[in-house]
Amino acid sequence: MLKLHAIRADITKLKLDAIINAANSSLLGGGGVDGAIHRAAGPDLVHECRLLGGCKTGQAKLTKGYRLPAAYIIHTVGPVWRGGEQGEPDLLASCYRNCLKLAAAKQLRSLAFPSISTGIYGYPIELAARVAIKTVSAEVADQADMEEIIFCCFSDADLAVYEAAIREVNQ
Ligand code: AR6
Repeated sequence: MLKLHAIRADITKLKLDAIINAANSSLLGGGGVDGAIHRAAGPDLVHECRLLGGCKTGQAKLTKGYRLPAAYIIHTVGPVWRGGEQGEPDLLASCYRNCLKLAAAKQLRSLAFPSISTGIYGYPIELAARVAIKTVSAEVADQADMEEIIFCCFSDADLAVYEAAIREVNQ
């Protein structure tokens, strides 16, 4: 069975079938992991993104990876945290599900997710990590082809939160 694991890394360095980008609805780049992915992929990425017509919160769109080691990028738009009563958990779960649907449609076998919404968008990481792990675990149970799913954390503190969430879900 596929095992979910968390690592601490710069997601732009990972050589996988796809990495996920925590984008904004314009899909034209921004700060955080989005900025890092656009810088590393090079200017052809924004050219392809311009053709996509943006992306709604909770949805996902796929592009090529260009200069990245990853073959594809799946761009998703997480919810901005507004206290938790504005549908944030469902929208965040929908990001993970829609990314996995696109990956399955392209027969991708290895993916890395950043910690969507927990930077500039302010989603508390303990809550977001639980949504991420639970949603992905439930969804990949039906995806026999998936080989590797990494939760790519950018700090040791974030990694500890994800490792705890994985232990909690596996219990
Ligand atoms: N590799 C892996 N994780 C990273 C990297 C990296 N190179 N850089 C940052 N992170 P954020 P959001 C982590 O703010 O909260 C952008 O402007 C970061 O430490 O990138 O979904 C978009 O255009 C945090 O844990 O995304 C949107 O406007 C996580 O990635 C907005 O930010 C997500 O933080 C989206 O905000």
